[in-house]
Amino acid sequence: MQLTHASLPYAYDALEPHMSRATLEAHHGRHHRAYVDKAKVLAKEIRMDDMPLEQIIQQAAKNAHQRDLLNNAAQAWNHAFFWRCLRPDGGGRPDGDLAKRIDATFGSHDEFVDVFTRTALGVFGSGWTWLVIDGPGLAVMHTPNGETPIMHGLSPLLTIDVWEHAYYLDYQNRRPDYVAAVMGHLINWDFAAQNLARPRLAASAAGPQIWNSAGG
Ligand code: MN3
Repeated sequence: MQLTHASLPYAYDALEPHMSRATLEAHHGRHHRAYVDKAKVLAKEIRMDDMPLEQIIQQAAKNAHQRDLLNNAAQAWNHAFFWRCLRPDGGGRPDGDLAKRIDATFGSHDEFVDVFTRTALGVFGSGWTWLVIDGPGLAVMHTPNGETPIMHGLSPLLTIDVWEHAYYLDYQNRRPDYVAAVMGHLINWDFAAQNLARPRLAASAAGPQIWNSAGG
């Protein structure tokens, strides 16, 4: 992925009534754009702006002086990924290999949704909840603020943005209603299945704590 502010893969009003045009105009048009613009300025200063975005993130993660670049580049990546995790008439259930892995890891699709939802509701302040590949199985994890699984070499399948800017215009402080709407009506299981079929990132030694069906 390049460090650019790509258009949404659907119209700004395509996710209504679950996610409004006003939310997407602010979230994609302003918040996401600001992360990309800031990351570009910072990457250009150290001549990293031509690198693939994943490489910028992994390089910046190794350098304590590049924290500002890391935060903005990671948020640029997280948002570009998040838009593709949504679609009009989404929700439902995956099938094939992804469904098998979800059943093997969490027991059932419903138990996965329960773990994913509880993790998303348990994020204190701003952050993201992810479904990632974990060895032969899968795991649900949380990252705070702008942190991204790819800086730890983990390969995500799906995410939900649980920063307040993702839902405040539509749901005010009702994060449970927002998470339920995304899981029930917007989540794009085809995109998750494509991610499962992609080559994996090289795993790094120091990953974040991962939550799985055993709780946490
Ligand atoms: Mn956001």
